[in-house]
Amino acid sequence: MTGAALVRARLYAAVRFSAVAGLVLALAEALDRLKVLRPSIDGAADAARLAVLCGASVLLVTLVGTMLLAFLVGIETLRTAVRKRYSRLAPRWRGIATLATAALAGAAVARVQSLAAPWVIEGPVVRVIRRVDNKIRDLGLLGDHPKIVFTVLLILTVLALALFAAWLFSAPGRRGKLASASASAVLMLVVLAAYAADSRIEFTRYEAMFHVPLGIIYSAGAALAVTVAARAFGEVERIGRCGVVTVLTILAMSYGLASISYGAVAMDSSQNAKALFWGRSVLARRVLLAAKVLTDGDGDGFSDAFGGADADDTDPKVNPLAPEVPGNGRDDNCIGGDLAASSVPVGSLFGGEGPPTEQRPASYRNVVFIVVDALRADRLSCYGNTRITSPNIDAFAAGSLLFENAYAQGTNTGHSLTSAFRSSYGDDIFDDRIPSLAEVLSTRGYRVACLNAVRMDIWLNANRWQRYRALIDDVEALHTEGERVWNAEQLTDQAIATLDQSSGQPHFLWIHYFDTHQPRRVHPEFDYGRGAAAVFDSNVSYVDRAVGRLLDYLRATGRLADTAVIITADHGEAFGEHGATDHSNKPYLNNTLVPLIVRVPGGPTGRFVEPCGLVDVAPTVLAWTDTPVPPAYRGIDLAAAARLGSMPRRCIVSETPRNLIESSFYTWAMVRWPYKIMWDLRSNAWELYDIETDRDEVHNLTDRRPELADEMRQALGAWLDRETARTGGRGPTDSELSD
Ligand SMILES: [Ca+2]
Ligand SMILES: [Ca+2]
Ligand SMILES: [Ca+2]
Ligand SMILES: [Zn+2]
Repeated sequence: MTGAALVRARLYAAVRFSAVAGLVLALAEALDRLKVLRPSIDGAADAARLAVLCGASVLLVTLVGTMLLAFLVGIETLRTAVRKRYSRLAPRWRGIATLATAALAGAAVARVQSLAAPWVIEGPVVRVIRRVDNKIRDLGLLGDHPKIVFTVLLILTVLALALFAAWLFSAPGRRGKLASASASAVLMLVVLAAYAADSRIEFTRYEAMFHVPLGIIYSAGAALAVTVAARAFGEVERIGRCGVVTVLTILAMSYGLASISYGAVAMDSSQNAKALFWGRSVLARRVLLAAKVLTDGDGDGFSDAFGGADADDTDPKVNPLAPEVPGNGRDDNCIGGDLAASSVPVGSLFGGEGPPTEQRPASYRNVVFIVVDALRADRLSCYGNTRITSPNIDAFAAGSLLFENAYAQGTNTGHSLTSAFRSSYGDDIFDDRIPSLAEVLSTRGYRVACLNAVRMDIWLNANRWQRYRALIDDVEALHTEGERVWNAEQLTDQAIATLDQSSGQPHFLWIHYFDTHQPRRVHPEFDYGRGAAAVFDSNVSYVDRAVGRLLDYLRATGRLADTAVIITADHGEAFGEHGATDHSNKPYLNNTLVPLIVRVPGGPTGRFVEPCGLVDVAPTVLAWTDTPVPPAYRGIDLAAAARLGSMPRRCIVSETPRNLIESSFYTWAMVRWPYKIMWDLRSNAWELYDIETDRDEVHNLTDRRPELADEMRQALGAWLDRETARTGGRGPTDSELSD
């Protein structure tokens, strides 16, 4: 074979090997996901749906693999052509030809480099490398001349690829076949390791800077691995035409097309499979996401194909992030239908008497507000941890109010505490017309101070936290110099010293522990093992001992007689459930369920199962301090409710914080005991759980209990309709908040 026929044969092989690689990767993903998600997969039909959807990976791998292999074919064709011309030249012309080629190549590199400069050399790649550089001190990866470093790297890469292409497209001898077999095995292992990283590390965030590039790299790697494997059997262009490869290619294409067709028309046939696919599949999800972007007819970021939420894909004002406009006959926010004009709340949230302005020496009714960052409720023994992690908090809780189902309104510190301090949901938490708890208490003559384990100048100080930092505007910061982070013992020493000096002025002291937040270490005196939960528990016990000392101090000094004590957390923490670690994740219970223990001197005690939220903290504190509650506050006085013996049955809502880094979701959750519904408006997938019996949220009931699901959907829709109609969706979007 020569010339054009050879190039055609190679390109033909490239497409087929890439498709085979896609088949291998898609099957691997399907098997892996079916295994990982087994507890949540409801029957064989859902398993089959998920397996079909995973086939979307084939299309990406075929595309990316073909592009890489075609590039290699191009280089090899160029190399042989140049070589042929060279061999025909008289020896004295060869030197001149070499110089001319080098000059041409140099010009080409310079051109590529100048084109690439804005978006590669001065763009994200250099930023990422510099960030790594800063983390690993003085690595000097780029030196002072990033352009030169890049030029050298580019030339070396092209030379290496040319050598590799020459090897790949040469006729292999016996040793060449052996080398190909082992090289392809190594390549495949690297591909699988990259898939493992993609599917298991930071799964719910860093889409653009981590997952998408990684997915493209190992898609190309898989196509390469298959091509190198083919060389173990003979010349790649010959193997590319053999019957087995033809059959595999047809299978691969059918799998990919079945996935796309199913996704396009039948995505909503099972909400369980849909939620698992969008939430947990790896490459396949990103392929269908691209398909969604391509089918977004009005450019509002949402499609109606592939089960998307856009209720009218010809009108960009209709999308799930739009505010509901009452009585205009259309479902602007794509949930809950049109809001009837008559159901718009009458009057303003901000009317009424507003925050109290009188300064009066309040009675000595103090508050100690203890927040343990990231302390998910079920790691405390009084919240069901079978390991006795928290004897001190348990004992204190026995003489207090303990709320078994208290939810943070957002899954990170900023969102959760801003919501707690303004007793608000959604966009309202950013509304400075709503006075914060700190502002109200300061006006009242209180000393409102924060002893944060993290030094206040660095706490929540990155760009993306700025809107949330308003929460500490009216708070006196007490940790402003010295160590960056105090451990629980140091923080407790400081708390006791602060309380010792505070007399003559009523105080609200917010004490913020940080040991349960990452990075965590094992405390030898509480060594429960090395698993994520065990290490977490070690820190729970470490904080518990310190909190116990603080409580002993309050008791011994008689301060408990005039001090209300609240022990809570800003959010929980995930240990790999739902594919996530850390927090700032979807509002699953592991991230939203927080301890809430309230002791008001002379007040009621007992355990309550009815749902409540951190929105209730501020009204409870204000009631204790005998301060009028601003009319915009959404929570209730928990002590008063407990005194009545029964808590009101309410819907409690939690949501995705607005400043996550490249998160793959935007989810609302509503608890109406004992059920919880979750709507991710990016994927338009629904999850319904009975959280009384299913604490791990693995059995999605949306398909099994359609009537209940409808009812809950209506409830969440009505809530979102009223909220967005009232606020006009004026809250900052995530892009405004991200840095
Ligand atoms: Ca649209
Ligand atoms: Ca609506
Ligand atoms: Ca409407
Ligand atoms: Zn936090």
